Amino acid sequence: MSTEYEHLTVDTVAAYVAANDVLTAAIDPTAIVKVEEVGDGNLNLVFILRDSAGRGLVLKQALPYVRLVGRSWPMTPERARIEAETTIAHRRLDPSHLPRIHLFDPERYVIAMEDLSDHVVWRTALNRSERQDGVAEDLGIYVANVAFGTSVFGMDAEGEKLAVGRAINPELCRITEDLVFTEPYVDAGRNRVLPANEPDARELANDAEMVRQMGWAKWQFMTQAEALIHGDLHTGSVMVRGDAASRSTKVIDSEFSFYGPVGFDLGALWANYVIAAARACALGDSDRAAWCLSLLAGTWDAFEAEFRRIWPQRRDPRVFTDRTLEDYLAKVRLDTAGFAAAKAARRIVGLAKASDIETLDEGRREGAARGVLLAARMLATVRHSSSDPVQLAARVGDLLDSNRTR
Ligand code: SR1
Ligand code: MG
Repeated sequence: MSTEYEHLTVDTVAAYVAANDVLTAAIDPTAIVKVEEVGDGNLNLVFILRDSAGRGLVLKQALPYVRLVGRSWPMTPERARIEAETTIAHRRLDPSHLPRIHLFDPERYVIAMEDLSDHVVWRTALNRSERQDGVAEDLGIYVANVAFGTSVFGMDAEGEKLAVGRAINPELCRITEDLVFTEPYVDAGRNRVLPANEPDARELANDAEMVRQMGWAKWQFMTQAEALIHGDLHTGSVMVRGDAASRSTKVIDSEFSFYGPVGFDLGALWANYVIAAARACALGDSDRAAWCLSLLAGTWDAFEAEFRRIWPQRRDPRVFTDRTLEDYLAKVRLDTAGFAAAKAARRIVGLAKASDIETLDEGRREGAARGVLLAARMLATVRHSSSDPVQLAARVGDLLDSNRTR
C-alpha cells in the first residue's frame, strides 16, 4: 500500500474526471460550473462537482493520515476500499438507503459516488431543530437488512467467512477501541471538557461499574463478528431529504466498517439521539427533547420488525429456530444500550466531539455534557434490568432535565 499518491484539489478534480470513462458518463468534465471541497468529517477530502447540465458527482479521497489531527497521525487510505465495498454490499441488501458508487480508484483511494447535494447531514438538520419523522425507522430497517444479509443467517457459511476476512479493518477498529472504549476512562492526553465538567469526567473514569461495562463492551466489539456493520453510524453519517412524504435517508461514510456486533450500529444511533436530546433540553425545548428520545424506540422497533420479517428466509432453520430469533433480538437490544453508553460518553469527554453539544454556549453546555455522561452511566447498568428503549429513554429524559444549567 502506497502513501505517496496525488491528493485531489479543487483545481485538479475536473482533469481527474476527464481521465475516466465511468466518470465522464456521470458528469461532463469540460462543462464543470462548480467544484467545492466540503469535507467536514475527521478523516477525508470530499469534493462536490456540478456540470452545466445540472449533473452532480461526489469524489471522496482518503488521505494517508487523520485530517482532524494532521500528518502526525498516519492512517491507512485502504479505508476507502473498505467504504466502497461495504457501501456496495449494503446497497445490494437495502438499495433505497445507500448512495450509488460509480467507482473506487485503488491507486488514488478515491470513491466516486452519487451526489447527495439535495440532502443534508442529519446532525446539521437536527442542530437546526428540524424534525425528520421516519428517518430513525429507515435506519432501523437498514441495520436489520445488513444484520441479516451479511451474517450467517443470510449467507452460506463459507461465503460469510471469506467476507469476514475481506472486511478486516484493524487500523480503524483500533481508533474505536481507543477513543470509544478506553480513553474516556484512561486519558491518553486527548480528552477535553469544560472546567465545570472536570468533576463529571473524573467521576465517569472512577466509576468502577462503568469501566467494567465498557471493558465488556470493548471485548464484544473486538471479538463478536456478527455482521458487516457500518462501524460509525452517528447522525453525521446519515443524509436526509424532504419531509415524511418525500423522505430520503442515505447512510454514508462506512470506512469504519468490519464484521462486528450489530448492537454497535444501533447503539451509535441511540447515543446520538441522546446527544440531540441533550441539546434540545439545554435550549429549553422539552417537546423536542422528547421527540429526540422517541427515536430510540423508532429505530429499535423498525429494526426488530424488519428482522422478524426477513427471518423466515434464514439459511439454516434446523437449529436457527424461532427461539434463536428471540434470543438474538434480546442480545442485540442489551448490546445496543451498552454500546450507546460507550458512544455517548466518548463524544463528551474524548477526541472528536459532537457539534450538538459543542456549539452550545458554555453555560448550557455544562449541564448538557453532565446529563449525557450521567445518562451513559445509567444506560450501561440499568439495561441489565430492562433494555426497553421507551423505559430507558424516559430515564435519560429525567437525567437531562434535572441536570440542565441556565
Ligand atoms: C480520529 S477519527 C475520530 C472519529 O471520527 C470518526 O467519525 C469516528 O467516530 C472516529 O472515532
Ligand atoms: Mg465519518
